[in-house]
Amino acid sequence: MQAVLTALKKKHLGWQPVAGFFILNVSLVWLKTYWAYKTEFSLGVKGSMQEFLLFLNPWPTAILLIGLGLYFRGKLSYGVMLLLNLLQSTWLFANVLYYREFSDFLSLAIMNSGESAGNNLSKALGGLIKGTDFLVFLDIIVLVMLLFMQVIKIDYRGVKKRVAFLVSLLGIGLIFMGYGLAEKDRSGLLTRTFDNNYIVKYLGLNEYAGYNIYKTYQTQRIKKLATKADLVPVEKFVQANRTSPNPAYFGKAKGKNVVIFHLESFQQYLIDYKVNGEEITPNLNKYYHDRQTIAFENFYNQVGQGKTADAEMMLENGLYGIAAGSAMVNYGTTNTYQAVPAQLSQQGYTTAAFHGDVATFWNRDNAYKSWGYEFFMSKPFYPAAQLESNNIGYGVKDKIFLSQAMPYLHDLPQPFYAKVMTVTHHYPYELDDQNISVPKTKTGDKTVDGYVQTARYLDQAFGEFLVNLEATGLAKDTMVVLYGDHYGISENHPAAIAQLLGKSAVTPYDLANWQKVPFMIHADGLTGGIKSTYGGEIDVMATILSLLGIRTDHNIQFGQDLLSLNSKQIVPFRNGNWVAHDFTRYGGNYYRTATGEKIRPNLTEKQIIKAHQKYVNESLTNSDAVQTGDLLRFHNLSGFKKVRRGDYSYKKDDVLARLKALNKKKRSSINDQGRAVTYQTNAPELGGKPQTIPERLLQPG
Ligand code: GP9
Ligand code: MN
Repeated sequence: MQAVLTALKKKHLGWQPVAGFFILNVSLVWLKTYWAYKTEFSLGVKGSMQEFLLFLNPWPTAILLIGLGLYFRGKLSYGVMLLLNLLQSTWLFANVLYYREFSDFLSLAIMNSGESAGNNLSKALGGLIKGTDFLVFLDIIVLVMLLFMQVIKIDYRGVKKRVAFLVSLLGIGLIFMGYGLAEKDRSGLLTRTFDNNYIVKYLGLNEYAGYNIYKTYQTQRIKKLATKADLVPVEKFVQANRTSPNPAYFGKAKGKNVVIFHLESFQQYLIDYKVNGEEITPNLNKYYHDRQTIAFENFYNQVGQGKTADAEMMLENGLYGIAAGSAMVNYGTTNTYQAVPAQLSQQGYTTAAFHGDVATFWNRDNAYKSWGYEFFMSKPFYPAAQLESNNIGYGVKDKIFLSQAMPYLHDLPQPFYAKVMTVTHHYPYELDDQNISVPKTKTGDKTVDGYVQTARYLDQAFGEFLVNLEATGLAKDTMVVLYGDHYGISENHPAAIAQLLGKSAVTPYDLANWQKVPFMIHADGLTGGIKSTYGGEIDVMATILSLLGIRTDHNIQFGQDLLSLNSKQIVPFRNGNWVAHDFTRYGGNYYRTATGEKIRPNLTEKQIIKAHQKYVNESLTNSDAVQTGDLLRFHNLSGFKKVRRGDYSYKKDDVLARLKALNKKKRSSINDQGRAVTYQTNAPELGGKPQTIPERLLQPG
């Protein structure tokens, strides 16, 4: 370092000092980016070509951007270079933090959702910062100091415009060269958008940013250009892949209430999982094995960046989330949807969503209107939620939440469709001592070890909820659907995952199975059993509508009825990977699904794999076309009235007044039938006493 400084101070360097300053900045940006590639992101680099591209890819944009400083003279030139170093470093810094939790890179759409998701997103990211992350800014501080102390002297001569221009040209040339090489290794990189990891791996973090900005602009444009004709190929695909209902199940839960119970961050491996011989989730295990529960042991989450929002989108619309960002945030406010709540409410159901978080998160307050939810009870509806200490992470603690959601449920005229969203079992899996009832696991990974404790808490909360459903008699008239929305322990913890699974190391095949989440349907009179049918979140809508005796023949949706005897059993993941009943594609490898054996497909297998991949690609592309082109605005669903968002308001006063008016008309709620029973919870925050109805908000009559 000292030697470099002395050399820089001397006039007779091989190049002009301003050029030296330029090269220094470019090299430093390369160094930090490459360091982050190697230590912070898991990009799945394979082979020497990919290694080479990874090594190359921070240079072109750094040369192009920092090279802009060469067009200026004197202080301005140095300032511009430093500023462009700072810009790239800030982008890198933000991505390092974001990736640590979300295993993905930031996108404009996610940042645009800042208004709705930002408060909690920044809170979550705040908890992820390590002191060493700030090292990405160290060089800038040192360079500014050296300039200030005149160790580095400003060179006022600058370089000739011609030289600056050549530098820009070099940057652009290298971008094209990199892109050319990348396309050779992986064709369709930017047209098919496999995965953000791919774009960073091949083209770099800055080019990913540029691509993302361009994409966002393009989606706006696509929507404007879309016409009714765009629906034709989509309809064709949907028709071709329609399943036929299974008479053994079709309509078996007709007319029943529906409770969709959202198990936050809950993975299938927790079911029947024991630590030191003790079950973590005894209530859910019992439910799983109940003879009236249809449970799926090969059911996968299929979310992308939208996480919970994507799960909700799939479950209630049969549409995938989008490749970057959250469809609920990007399109939820403006697009036309023909969602399950809207369909059921038009068939006489009362529809309500319950969540202990603020209504704006994931744009729920707008998207739920587009989906036809009559009621949405968010955080302000639960008196105990107003006390900050009753909240953890994203919202009010589950036991408290459920105990105060139930009185509203008792006020919903039957039949009702209610979505109940838990939230305590969420990263970073922290729980206050008074609620802990099981020791942490001992993998040594901080993110992982608390996971069983919040899972246990969620299990107990579900148990209490169930007791009340039984006590009121609701259990008999209700179909309860349980599902886990996405992984809780991301793939960035392979060592801990291996320990939890009792293996020495995990393979991509193990990680594919790590994406399994519970899906259970319980109803009185249902012939249950654990099904090994392969399916995912996209299939929930078709499956439950079929049980309710509602045909989905004319719906534009991409799921399959998992109870049907001719479902395809191919589960697409958002990045183009998939698991099917016969083969699995994950992390660029192929496996035999039943055994996990890695294969080099022979000719026949290649044909099958090709057909599966075609189905996966077409499912995702067609669903994307619906979302991005807002194509449902052109789709006439027979007997379905277009949802008018203006009909709904989720302000507390409005909701309560409307619910009251509805009760006067219908008189079929549990309260009106005089069946309400006090909710029993052992939540210590509520004194461990039975939770009485907080305020009798609605007086019948
Ligand atoms: C927040 C909750 C969490 O309201 O649904 O969302 P997630 O971070 O899991 O996507
Ligand atoms: Mn979630």
